[in-house]
Amino acid sequence: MIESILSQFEISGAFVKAEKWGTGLINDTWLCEYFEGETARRYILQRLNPGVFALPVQVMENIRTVTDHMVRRLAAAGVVDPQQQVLSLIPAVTGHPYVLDASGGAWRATHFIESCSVYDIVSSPDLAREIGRGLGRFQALVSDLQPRLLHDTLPSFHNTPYYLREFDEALKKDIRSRAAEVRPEVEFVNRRRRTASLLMDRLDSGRIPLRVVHNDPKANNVLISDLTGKAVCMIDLDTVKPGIVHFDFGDCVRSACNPAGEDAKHFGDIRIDPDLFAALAEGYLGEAAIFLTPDETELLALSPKVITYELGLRFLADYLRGDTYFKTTSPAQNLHRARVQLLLLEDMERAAPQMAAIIKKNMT
Ligand code: ADP
Ligand code: GN1
Ligand code: MG
Repeated sequence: MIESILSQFEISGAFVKAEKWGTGLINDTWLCEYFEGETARRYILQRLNPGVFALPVQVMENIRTVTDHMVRRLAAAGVVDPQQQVLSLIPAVTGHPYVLDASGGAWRATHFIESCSVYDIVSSPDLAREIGRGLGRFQALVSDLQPRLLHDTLPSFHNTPYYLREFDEALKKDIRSRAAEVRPEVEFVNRRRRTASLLMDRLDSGRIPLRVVHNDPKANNVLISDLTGKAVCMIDLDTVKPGIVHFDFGDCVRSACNPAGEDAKHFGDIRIDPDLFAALAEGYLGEAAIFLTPDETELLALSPKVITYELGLRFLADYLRGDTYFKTTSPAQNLHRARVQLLLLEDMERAAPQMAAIIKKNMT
C-alpha cells in the first residue's frame, strides 16, 4: 500500500523503506527512505484522517497557498534556500499536491528536513524561546496573506463555545455510560463556563482581527535544529486557515510551558512554569510584535487559559463519546488527558497576574 501510494508522487530514485513516524493524535505518518545513486533521501508521507478532515483537497490547497507565500517572502528577504525553512510539498504525478486512495483518503508527501528534532516536553527556557520564535516567525510571514484566500476547512475548529455545547450534548447522551465517573470534571468545567467565550467575544465584537494562523502549533509542531538549537520550520499545517493569533499563542504555551507534558505521569507535576512562559513569550513577541495590534498583544495573556479549557473539553467529550476522535493507546487515556488539561488550567488561573505582567513587560 505505502509503496503504491509513493509511486504516485514525483519522487525519483529507488525506494528503500518506510517506517511509522511521529506521535500525532490525528494523522498517520511514515518516514520514507530512497536512494538516488549514492545519495540517501528522506521524505515524510502522511495520510490525512478522513474522520477529521472532510475537505482534504481544500486542506492541501491551503497548505500550498501558505507555503508558496512563505517561500516568496523569504526569497524576497534574501534567504538563499527558503525550502529549508518551509514545509515543501512534493507534487503527485497528476500535478496535484496530494494522492487520493481508493477509499477517498488523501495522502501527501513532503521533503524531510534533516538534522532536526521535535519535543513533546520542553525542559529549558532556551528551547521554549525558540518554539515561541518559530511560531512568531511563521505568523509574521503570513501576516500579509489575506485570510479570504484560504478555505475554512474546519469551520468550528477553535470555537470554544461550540466545544462546550458539544460537550454538553455528549454528557446528556452519555452513550458509553461514563458520565458518573467524570462528575468532578463536569463540575470543574461548569464552574468555568464563562471562560469559553473570552476570546470569541472579542473576535465577534471586532476588537481583534481574523488572520491566517497555524491553529495547531503545539510544541512538537516546531522543528528545532540539532546543530544550532534554533527553530527551523513549523510543520503539521493541516489546520492552517483563518483564525486568531490567540489560539496559536495559547496552544504553544499550553503544550510547551507545562514541564509534565500532555500525558503527565504525576498530576502533582502539572504546572505552568513561569520561566518557560517568559522565554516563550519573549521569543514569540520578538517576531510577532511587528504586526500585532496593542489589543491583540494585551489579550495574549489570557489565551492559554481559553485553549486549555477548550482542549480539556474536547478530550473529555471524546472520552464520553467513546474515543472516536483522538488516537488512544490505553482505555482511559482521553480522560487522563482531560484531567491534565484541567489541572493545568487551574494552575494558569493561579498564575494569571504573573502571566499578564510578563506580556506587559514584553510590550514596552
Ligand atoms: P501529526 O499530525 O501526526 O502530528 P506531523 O505533521 O506533526 O503529524 O508529523 C509527525 C512527525 O513527523 C513530526 O513530529 C516530525 O517529527 C516529523 N515530521 C513531519 N514533517 C517533517 C518534515 N518535513 N521534516 C522533518 N520531520 C518531519
Ligand atoms: C491534535 O495532529 P496533532 O496531534 O498535532 C489536534 C489538536 C490538539 C492536539 C492535542 C486537527 O493535534 O487540535 O490540540 O491534538 N488536531 C486536530 O495534542 O484536531
Ligand atoms: Mg504534529
